[in-house]
Amino acid sequence: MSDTDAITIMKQEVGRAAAQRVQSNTIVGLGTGSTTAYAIQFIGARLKSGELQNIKGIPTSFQARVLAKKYGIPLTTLDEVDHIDIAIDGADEVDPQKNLIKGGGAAHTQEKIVDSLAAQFIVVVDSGKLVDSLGSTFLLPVEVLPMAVTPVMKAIEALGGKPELRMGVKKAGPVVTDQGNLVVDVKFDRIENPGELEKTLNNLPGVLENGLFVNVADVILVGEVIEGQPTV
Ligand code: ABF
Repeated sequence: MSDTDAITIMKQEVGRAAAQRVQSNTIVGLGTGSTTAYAIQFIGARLKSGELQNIKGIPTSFQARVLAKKYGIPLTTLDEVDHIDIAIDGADEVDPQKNLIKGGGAAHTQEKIVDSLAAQFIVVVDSGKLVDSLGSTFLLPVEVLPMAVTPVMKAIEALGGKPELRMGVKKAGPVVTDQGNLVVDVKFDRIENPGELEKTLNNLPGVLENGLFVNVADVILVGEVIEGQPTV
């Protein structure tokens, strides 16, 4: 089995494990990213087989919406429900306190809304996402209103960060979020207090949301490839 095949199977198994935790007659937050895509697929398969009934999904991105429709998961909105039973979503980094960096997919604003509302937030990652401290392997995404990008980047530099505007494919132009905003990715040498930094960044005028998810995750499902074999 090639490494790529093993990683794909591992992601599938992590997604399947999360999908197995979904119960009938529940509201499910549907996250974004390649690992969560498998969870969405397996939730759809369980609905199709009749093993699951009466599920309504709340997507966290255009990608999640498209996948939910592809796999036959009925969708609803936060205007139609008064709770979310479970949310399944990916992450870019997970620290030992289950704090996360998310936003590699530029979807962290809607993700944080849905994931934070869920009674149980399940994170699906591969073992490469586990870090001792946030920011050590992944830049911190910050969603910014276009008209405020310059002052926000200056304010982030004053905080000790090194911000860069996220450019799209072939650097033809900046990435634009589902909300029509831009994403600034920030290198911090060390994030000592993620909770404080999350608040400080979101207090900057022009910042919509950042990718620090502090005290939000309940369960971390980790997949890894051991001696070529995918495990969860
Ligand atoms: C999304 O999933 C993003 O917040 C995060 O960047 C991404 C991780 O995707 P993958 O599972 O493909 O590594 O929720």
